[in-house]
Amino acid sequence: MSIVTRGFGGRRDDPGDDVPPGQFVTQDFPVLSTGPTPSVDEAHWQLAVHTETGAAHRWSWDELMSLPAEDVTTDIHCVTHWSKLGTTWRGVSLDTLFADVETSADFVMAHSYGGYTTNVPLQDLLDGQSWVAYEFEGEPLEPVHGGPARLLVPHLYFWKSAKWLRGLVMEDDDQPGFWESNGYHAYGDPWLEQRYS
Ligand SMILES: Nc1nc2c(c(=O)[nH]1)N[C@H]1C(S)=C(S)[C@@H](COP(=O)(O)O)O[C@H]1N2
Ligand SMILES: [Mo]
Repeated sequence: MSIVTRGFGGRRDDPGDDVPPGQFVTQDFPVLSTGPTPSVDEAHWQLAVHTETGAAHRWSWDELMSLPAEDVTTDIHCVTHWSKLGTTWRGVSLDTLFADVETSADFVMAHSYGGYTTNVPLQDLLDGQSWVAYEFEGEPLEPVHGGPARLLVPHLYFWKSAKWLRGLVMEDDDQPGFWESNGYHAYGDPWLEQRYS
């Protein structure tokens, strides 16, 4: 399946509409990490989803690879004002991962290898809005950019796209993650400039 999300395509004739307010377009791919790049080899990689009932769902790398993948073309927007247009990714939709996950929780805390966390409403991860991405521009995702796999939630500021993803924990309340505890907005809609709280 191939997916083109909002902000890319159809609006190229009007560059003013391409990027959210306060953003500039870059051709580079800056690296923004709060700490060193954890080395997570695929043999030891695991993704876990924990629900509020204590149920856990786990995928090894091979299991992730066996799930249907999607090719995604999307713009990404960092709160530090850079946007990158038309980036292409390959990964597994969270709709696929969550197909057998039963939850009545409204929020998810994404956890990374290395300790980073970020909070996202569950509904923002569903309906074709987020992926566990493992390729960028046709190549395996580089470790500095979150390889082997990262969360990709392109309609929110890029700090929500947790690199080195290792777990998704259902939460009844919207607890702040790493940057959200350090002054960033709880939700982070780039079109509304929800940068800081
Ligand atoms: N695990 C982890 N994920 C993270 C971060 C981080 O420091 N650690 N930084 C976030 C921020 S602030 C941004 S802008 C993007 C940067 O992704 P990039 O380095 O691939 O450009 O990753 C997000 N995900
Ligand atoms: Mo960021």
